[in-house]
Amino acid sequence: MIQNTFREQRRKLTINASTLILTIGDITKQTTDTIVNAANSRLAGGGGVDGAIHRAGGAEIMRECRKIGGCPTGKAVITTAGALKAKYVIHTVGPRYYEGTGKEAELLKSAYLESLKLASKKNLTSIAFPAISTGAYGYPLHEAARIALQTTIDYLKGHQDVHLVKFVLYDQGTYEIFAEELKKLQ
Ligand code: AR6
Repeated sequence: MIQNTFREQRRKLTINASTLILTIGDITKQTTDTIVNAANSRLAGGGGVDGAIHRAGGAEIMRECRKIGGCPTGKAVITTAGALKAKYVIHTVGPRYYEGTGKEAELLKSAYLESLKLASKKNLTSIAFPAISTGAYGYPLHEAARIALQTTIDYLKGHQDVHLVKFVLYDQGTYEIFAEELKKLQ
């Protein structure tokens, strides 16, 4: 059963026993079991959400990233969350849209799916995502939002173990686009 609640700055969709929420905010402040980082394949840190997570979480996260060594595009790895309120950080790597390989949609879908599967595998019941690939990697927002939401909805239809998926969007414009795409998918 899918149910729908509209509030001003927070949209919510119920899928079986799970909830998908769109909200505006800073992912480093989230209290979900895990937050997701939009990383690069060297796990080397950088700007955007990646920079914010390493700054707020402290050096422990980078130490674990160095041990892991890297993560191919479309895959996901997990580390501690250091000083953050979340327990873990799942680092996933979205595609660079401007490279134009034709595999962008598949790789973006895979980045979300591999992150969700990793959360399930580690028995984590709540997860917060940023809008992967839509900053430095240049993925068009509407298309990225549709892929993010469709992949999550399909996953939650088949997996009861993840109870909460939050999309933490950094600005009003991104939030509105996710809200529009969510409406279209219902
Ligand atoms: N909380 C939530 N969302 C945020 C935050 C935050 N604190 N900060 C930025 N965003 P980007 P990408 C949004 O560039 O496109 C890095 O250098 C931002 O507004 O962080 O996947 C990595 O090291 C945008 O909507 O990630 C990689 O090299 C979204 O997060 C590369 O950038 C994603 O923007 C990855 O690029």
